[in-house]
Amino acid sequence: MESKLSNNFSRDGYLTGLDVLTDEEVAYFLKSFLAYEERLGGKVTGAYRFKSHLLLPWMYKLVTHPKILEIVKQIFGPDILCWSTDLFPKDPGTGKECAWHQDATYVGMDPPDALTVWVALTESNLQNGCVQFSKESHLKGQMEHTKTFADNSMLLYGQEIPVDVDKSTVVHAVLKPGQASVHHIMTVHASGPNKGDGRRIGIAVRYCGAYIKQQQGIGDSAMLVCGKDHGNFPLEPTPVVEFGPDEVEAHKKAVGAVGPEDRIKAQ
Ligand SMILES: O=C(O)CCC(=O)C(=O)O
Repeated sequence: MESKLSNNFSRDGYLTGLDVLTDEEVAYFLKSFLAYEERLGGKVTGAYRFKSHLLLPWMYKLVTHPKILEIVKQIFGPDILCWSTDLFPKDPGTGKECAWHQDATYVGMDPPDALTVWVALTESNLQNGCVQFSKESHLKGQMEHTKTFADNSMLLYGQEIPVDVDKSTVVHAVLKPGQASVHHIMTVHASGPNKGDGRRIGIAVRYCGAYIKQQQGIGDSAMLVCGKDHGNFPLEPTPVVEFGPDEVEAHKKAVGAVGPEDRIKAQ
């Protein structure tokens, strides 16, 4: 799929500053996110941070947003699966952060034609711990990671690449509400703690070409969001009713496929 956008993505391993949501849409998604937290009785943590597009019709709206899918289609073609969503609210003063890592680690996608669209619902900047990428790092292959299970990590296993990243390659994805960045599943990226006054809220939507396969034994399911299925993943149902019994069951099953214990530990 030749386009300027896909060429830049293939070259650098990321894109940033893409306008995807209108102000009205930002207000809608932010309100919906806050209502979800209220329903959960506080901040969203554990398994509820993951794959909530199976539980919540508004999250399904986000993962099938035409502007977002247009970007993903330019990169992977017409047949697209969404294999995860991660909610990333980062509160000031908590010290929560993400060490340098590659999303491909422990995921086993083959070929690694998968990416994340990270959608900002608030400002995301240097002060409040925006996502940062190491340019061209997606071309360097899978790197060794250490599982630290650090309390202040927002990642499932507190995983990190235990070597310094070359500072001259680092690009900060400073985003306005409604903008998105995109990163390849092999791109080395991180984010620092929120040293600002307000929450930084972003939603990471993980997509892959429907033609890719996952290594045996990992067993993720995925949702068809565009084009046709290639039969490589068990397909997840789309949500109709927020927290309906079928939706709750589908969510439980889907997050369980990668280990409910691990999901619950991940804050
Ligand atoms: O939201 C963040 O701070 C980190 C996001 C991230 O690591 C990811 O989307 O893979």
